[in-house]
Amino acid sequence: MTAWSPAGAQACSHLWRFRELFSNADGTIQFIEMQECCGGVAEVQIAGFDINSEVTGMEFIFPDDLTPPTDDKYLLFGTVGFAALPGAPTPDYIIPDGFFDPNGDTLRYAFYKNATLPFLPGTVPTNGIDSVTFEFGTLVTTVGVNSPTNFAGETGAVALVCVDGDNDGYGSPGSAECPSGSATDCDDNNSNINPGATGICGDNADNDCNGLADCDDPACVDAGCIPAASGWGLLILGIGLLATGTVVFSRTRRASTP
Ligand SMILES: [Ca+2]
Ligand SMILES: [Ca+2]
Ligand SMILES: [Ca+2]
Repeated sequence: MTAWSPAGAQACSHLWRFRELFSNADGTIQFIEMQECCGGVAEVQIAGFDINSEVTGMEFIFPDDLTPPTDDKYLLFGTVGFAALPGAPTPDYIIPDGFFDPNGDTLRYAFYKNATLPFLPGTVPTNGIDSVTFEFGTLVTTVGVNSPTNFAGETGAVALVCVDGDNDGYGSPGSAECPSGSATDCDDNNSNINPGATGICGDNADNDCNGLADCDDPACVDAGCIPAASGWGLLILGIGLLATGTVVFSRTRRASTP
């Protein structure tokens, strides 16, 4: 067990709750997200505890305690298939395929009654993009685009369908289902911007979705790019030179005047 124990905080483990569930129809792509519910900074003592499914009988036992602080943090469990998807944050733990039954199940965390999560058939969407999120305590559900987050705070979204808002062949989130590949479309409202596009220099846009715009993009530097900021600088310099020239010219005229 972890020896860490801050003054005034007692190391525990009972404040973790099931937060978000995602599954495809056959359960080969699943994630389970848990979250510390209530501001507990030392919810670390989980080694030897488990999460388990009442319907499938599957169980995952935590191998180690956590490193504090834990307040509001997440734990992410995912199948191998989930972990391999573009846009998936790295799961903290790998779980077997079909860990829970998306058609209704009860998930349990250790022996903590308040951490038990029962859900009925139809609660977990299996459309390849949406997940279900449970409110702490009430277990009121919200369905929306999945947003798995791991303990380190890395978050993302996965898609088992191609969500392509601008029909340029690339999805957001990226998906292997998309006709042009699994890379993420960084602007899914503009069909001229996608990972397959060519970088354009001087338009202040990341046209090819590599995270770099204009002269920050090596493609533009190679093309002899002049930064937009430098363009302004040249303009200001030109005005300055012009003004200086005018002054010199004016003084010269005055000096030569009898
Ligand atoms: Ca798109
Ligand atoms: Ca696009
Ligand atoms: Ca770019």
